[in-house]
Amino acid sequence: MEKILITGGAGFIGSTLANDFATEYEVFVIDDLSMGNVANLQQADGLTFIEGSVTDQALMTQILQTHTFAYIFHFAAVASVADSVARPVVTHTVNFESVLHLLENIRLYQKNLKRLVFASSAAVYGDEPTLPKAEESVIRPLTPYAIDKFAAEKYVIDYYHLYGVPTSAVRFFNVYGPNQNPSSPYSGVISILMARHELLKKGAAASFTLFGDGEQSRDFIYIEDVMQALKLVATAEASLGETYNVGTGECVTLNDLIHYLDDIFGQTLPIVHESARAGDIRASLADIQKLRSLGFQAQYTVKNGLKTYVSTQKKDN
Ligand code: UD2
Repeated sequence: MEKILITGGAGFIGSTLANDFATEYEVFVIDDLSMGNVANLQQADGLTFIEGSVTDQALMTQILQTHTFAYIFHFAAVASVADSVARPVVTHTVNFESVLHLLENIRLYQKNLKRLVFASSAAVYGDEPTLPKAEESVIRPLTPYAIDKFAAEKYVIDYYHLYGVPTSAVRFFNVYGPNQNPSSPYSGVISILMARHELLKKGAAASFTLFGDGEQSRDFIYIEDVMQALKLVATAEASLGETYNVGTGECVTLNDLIHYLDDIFGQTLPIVHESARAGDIRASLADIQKLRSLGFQAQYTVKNGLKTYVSTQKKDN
């Protein structure tokens, strides 16, 4: 069986991919559990969990010297934009330095690699107002998170051109779905809204803090659509040395999102208003022509995705 390495593989996106791949491949997951959770991973024979950080160079070198991987997905990151504003030095070591070291290890020890897929972010586009964002749109990173993601992405693509390391990068827009950790104030907004609704349903006093006027908009993509995109990008010949937006091409405002969830749950979540977060992007929307050229077709609108997400949670409870 071929081997796959997923860094950040106990996290939301990584664990979903690991579970998907565990029947077909021998999957190795490394995660420091800062946001991830081992419980996200199925107990499968083909799955090996390593607790550790991608910033631990000795550990990373040892893993990459020991195994021959067919695919590597580098998802380990401090995913919060706001956290990077609060802790720029710490987040830089995770979001940027780990990538450069990984690339070097791959160049030296992974001669049979078919593809490295790097998780970049829509945050690289920043606040330049033209929408939708195509891959060639103006890049204006506003936060340490966005600067690190863009710099790392450039290295990833350059390693293909300079050294022939087979790489691709994906710029995730706002991904949501089961197993996204809602417990940090920096967690994805849908995971927070879902958790608050669950509390309210159980009769607890729950509310949601809305930063700004709620008219900020995002291109929210359901996790299953992200899985489709990742598999296409990882395996296509055309995606070598290329970067892809991963979104749906449709956006909603936070206010709309709040209403959709109120409707689905049949209750009104109380809102507490606070001023907008520093570095927050006003509007974000993906042009996904390039991803479509690989055969991608989103299966979920936000409304369908939210409904599916809510029904999955019901099954788990
Ligand atoms: C998401 C990703 C980030 C990056 C970016 C790309 C997460 C956690 N972050 O950042 O990694 O890829 O997209 O553009 O997925 N909000 C509230 N109340 C809350 C939480 C959030 O009002 O309790 C607002 C927040 O101020 C923002 C919007 O909701 O305007 C979305 O916030 P987010 O943290 O889910 O995602 P974003 O777009 O900042």
